[in-house]
Amino acid sequence: MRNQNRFGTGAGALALAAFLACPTSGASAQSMSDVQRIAKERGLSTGDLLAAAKTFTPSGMKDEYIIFSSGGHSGQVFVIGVPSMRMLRSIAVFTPEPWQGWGYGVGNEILKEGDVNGKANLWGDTHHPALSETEGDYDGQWLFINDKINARVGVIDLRDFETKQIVKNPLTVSDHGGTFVTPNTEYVIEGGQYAVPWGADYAPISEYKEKYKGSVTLWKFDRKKGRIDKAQSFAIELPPYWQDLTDAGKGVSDGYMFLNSINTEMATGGIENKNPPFEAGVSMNATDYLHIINWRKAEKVYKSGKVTQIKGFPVITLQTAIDEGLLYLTPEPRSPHGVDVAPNGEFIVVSGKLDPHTTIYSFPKILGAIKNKTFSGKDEFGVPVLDFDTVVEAQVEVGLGPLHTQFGPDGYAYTSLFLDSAVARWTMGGAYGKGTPEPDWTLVHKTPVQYNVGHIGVAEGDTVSPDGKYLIAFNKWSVDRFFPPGPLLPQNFQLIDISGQGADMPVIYDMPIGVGEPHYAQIIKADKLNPWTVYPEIGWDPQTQSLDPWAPKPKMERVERKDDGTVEVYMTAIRSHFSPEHINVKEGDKIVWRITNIERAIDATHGFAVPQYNINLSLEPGETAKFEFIADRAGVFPFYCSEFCSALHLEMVGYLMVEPKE
Ligand code: CUK
Ligand code: CUA
Repeated sequence: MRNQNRFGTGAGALALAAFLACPTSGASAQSMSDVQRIAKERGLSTGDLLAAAKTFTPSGMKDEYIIFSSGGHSGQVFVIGVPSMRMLRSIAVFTPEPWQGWGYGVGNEILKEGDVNGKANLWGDTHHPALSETEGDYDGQWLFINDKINARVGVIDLRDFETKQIVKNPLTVSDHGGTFVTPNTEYVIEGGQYAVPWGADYAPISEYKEKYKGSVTLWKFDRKKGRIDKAQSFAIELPPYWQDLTDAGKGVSDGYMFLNSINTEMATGGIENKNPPFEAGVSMNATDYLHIINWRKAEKVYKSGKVTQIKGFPVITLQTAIDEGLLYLTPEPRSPHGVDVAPNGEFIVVSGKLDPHTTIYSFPKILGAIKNKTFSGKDEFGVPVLDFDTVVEAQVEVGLGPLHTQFGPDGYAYTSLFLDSAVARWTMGGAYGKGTPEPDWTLVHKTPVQYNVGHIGVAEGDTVSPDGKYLIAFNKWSVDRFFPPGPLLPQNFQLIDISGQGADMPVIYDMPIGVGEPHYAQIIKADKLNPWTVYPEIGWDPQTQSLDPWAPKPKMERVERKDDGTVEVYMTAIRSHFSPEHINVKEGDKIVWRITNIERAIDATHGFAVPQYNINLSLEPGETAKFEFIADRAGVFPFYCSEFCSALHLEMVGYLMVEPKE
């Protein structure tokens, strides 16, 4: 099992060793025979050495691609380099994160935007990150991420890789078909998942068909403000099937979106009452429904005012969606998982988890069927169902448990196979790009992965112009791949080299993820990103991405007691001191503390931590932060810089002295 992915043995190692040995490196002790000796000692094959050569990234060499991965239960986003598979940072989104100070003095207001009915929900189940797009290609400016457990969407600015906004969906309780963006990031799509009455209000489950609702929400994104504009966002009511994954059309299918569903049976479970459990109840029909939505038409309908306000949010009702001809269904293999639109937008690939085929729909055929009203009937709610045989282009037998599909630049498509624990490569038959040498719609190869792969990600593999080159299998189980750190094992990201053709697609690296179960990730060319390494000016407020006029600057440091008893602290931080260093207040005082890191050097980050008050900030060069608290505990509190910023970092300290009332 351990050697499942290895190929080649000792024979070719010599030639490769010659290639690997670097006579110009200046280290005189290094030679070809050293490489051979170490390979032999460690039991490495030629394939292993080749994989090492493809992935090893010497100090200072930068990665060619960057992964933005969902952080799963951590509620965060992970940033990882490819091909080195080095984790570069996490981005705090839905969960407090002390290193970044997120929720401990910075980002508190943004975390609060994510309150659900006034209650803090301080974790997230992040599934699908979506990079902003321009004309269907990643533009490297923004990142969106959904929280499945509480139907929230986070907005991250890729200038500083920090979360700027969290929106809570007012209509639904959980989301899964998010986040996906339309080709110019006009909207961030958030599909619901488990049907509930609007706003998760109470209704008995016996009234499921009448009271429980499906929906998809289109959040308008305002690029200028860098925020979702709630006032220009709307939702579409859908039948109470459990809408699952979603993708936006592009190219020829621009203006449309596609949503899977997994419970067209409208099963309501109840194993304790001898009803079929959900697992069986939702898998009884031979097919579920692919939802086809004309979102541009929906936008017009919304703008014309044909909406109903529900929970204070404009909703195009199911009846309006039917009447306006903006919603159609078509059968899809039961219990589907992914729906993925091919690069030119002509084909839509769906995988039913219980069907060994991928099913490929033709968008032109869908349009034709809508135009000619080639319906096989209507569903229970009156939504027209397009005839399956009329809209399907092909089916490709890829293997057991197909889930998600991504695309290469050369006409190859890749599908994850959960049950087979493999990644299938198959041909889109010259459907786009320059085409492959293999015949149309054919399985070409399967690479085994370890184990139970969920999503896969190809470099830019869901855009109009996939890069290919690398594919990552986001595996759910790692079993025997790593040292077991107790019974809770890490997930496993496996890097696959897909630069070759045909059966040439070896696994070349394993990366354990031990901080939550990532689902999807997107992989962007690193040179499309242009992050700041220091904030543009001293006194920069990352929350507004502008200069804060109140930001403390050198020579303006002070402590001011206002007439209303509020104490305002204006503090600067520079290696290796805070100024001022003594903060004297009285028990019960309200403290408004502003602090600016006045450094201009890259990586000169200061922390700011106060004991017993649960405060820790991360202040990157130029950053200013403001936090408030009531000094409700008398005593002496040495605050200090919690980043090892300099040799005298331990001396970067001061005293907060809270004098007792009496
Ligand atoms: S899902 Cu987890 S493997 Cu939420 Cu996109 Cu498919
Ligand atoms: Cu500043 Cu340590």
